[in-house]
Amino acid sequence: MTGLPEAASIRGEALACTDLLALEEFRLRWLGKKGEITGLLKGLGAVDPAERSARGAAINALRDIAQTAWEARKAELEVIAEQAALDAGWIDVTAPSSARAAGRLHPITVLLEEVIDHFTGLGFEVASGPEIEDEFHNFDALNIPKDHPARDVWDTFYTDRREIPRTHTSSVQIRAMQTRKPPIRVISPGRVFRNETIDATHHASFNQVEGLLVDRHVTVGHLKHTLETLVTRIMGRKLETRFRPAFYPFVEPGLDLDVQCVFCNGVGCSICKGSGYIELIPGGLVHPKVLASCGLDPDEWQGFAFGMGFDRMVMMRYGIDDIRRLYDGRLQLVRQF
Ligand code: FA5
Repeated sequence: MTGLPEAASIRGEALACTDLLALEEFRLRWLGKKGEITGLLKGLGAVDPAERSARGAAINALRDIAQTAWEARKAELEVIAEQAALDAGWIDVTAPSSARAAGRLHPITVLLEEVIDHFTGLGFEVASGPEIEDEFHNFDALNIPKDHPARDVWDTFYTDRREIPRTHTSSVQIRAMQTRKPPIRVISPGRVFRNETIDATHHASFNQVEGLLVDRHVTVGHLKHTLETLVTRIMGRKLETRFRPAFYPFVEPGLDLDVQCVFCNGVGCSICKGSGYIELIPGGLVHPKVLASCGLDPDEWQGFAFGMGFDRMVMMRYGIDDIRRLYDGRLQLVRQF
């Protein structure tokens, strides 16, 4: 793209640094608050709107490249410096040891702990259910009868005994309503399984966090407030949101919550497919038939439920652009929004 530095020359510049001092200059030049990339981002406002989103995405990609190149070269130079000290034949036993990569919690674990903390603070409890489900809990009780085409949507795996590696955590809604008396407030995080082709945003085994609240006089307003508060907590700032009508047989009305794309700040980029929004959390008001299938009188009780695709939430929070990176053991966090 015109006027932007070449990725190769940024990488080359990092590699050309022969000591940590030079590397710090590289960091300040490219990644510092007054650095080149911040300058380019600031200049986006003056760019022709038709070109702005592509240019913004290209600059963000350069920032990731500079960050990755800096981290990789830093690790190399630290090893070189340590080796040089050893080769020189002396060790300063009073010197602080160089940082070792000791490993850290996986981003899914980190964010899950935050989400659990958020909801327990609101009086929700954490519920769990089996990963291998029966058809009743995964489908029938959720108002998805045997011959209903909606079953196809969930790309179900079946075992030889016709058990189901659950396709969503909505099965835990049913278990929660069967075993508790209202008012009920639960979230249920867990792994789900779908017979899907794996790509940058789809996996065959991924995580969802289901939420369920059953009480008297529950409205869409309660759901909206709950989800917006959650997004603000997770992303650390208030983002634009919007609700769109959606169909899920176990809720009526059904909704999808879209959140302003954090990759381009709503301008439009390849990740949000130009819309400025990312589809993040489906939900709705629990369908009266679902309440009834769990023995609750729909005239007395209402509820809301949502089922967030947790991996995609983690990707958005940490700027990870490919779901496979969450599972392939080569995870490197790019940036935290
Ligand atoms: C469901 O699974 C519903 N049970 C959610 C729900 C709960 C709706 C309660 C209403 C009330 P859906 O199939 O859209 O809906 O999946 C929910 C989320 O999981 C999606 O928005 C998406 O973020 C994520 N998701 C779906 N398929 C995949 C996949 N293959 N890989 C990664 N994430 C996925």
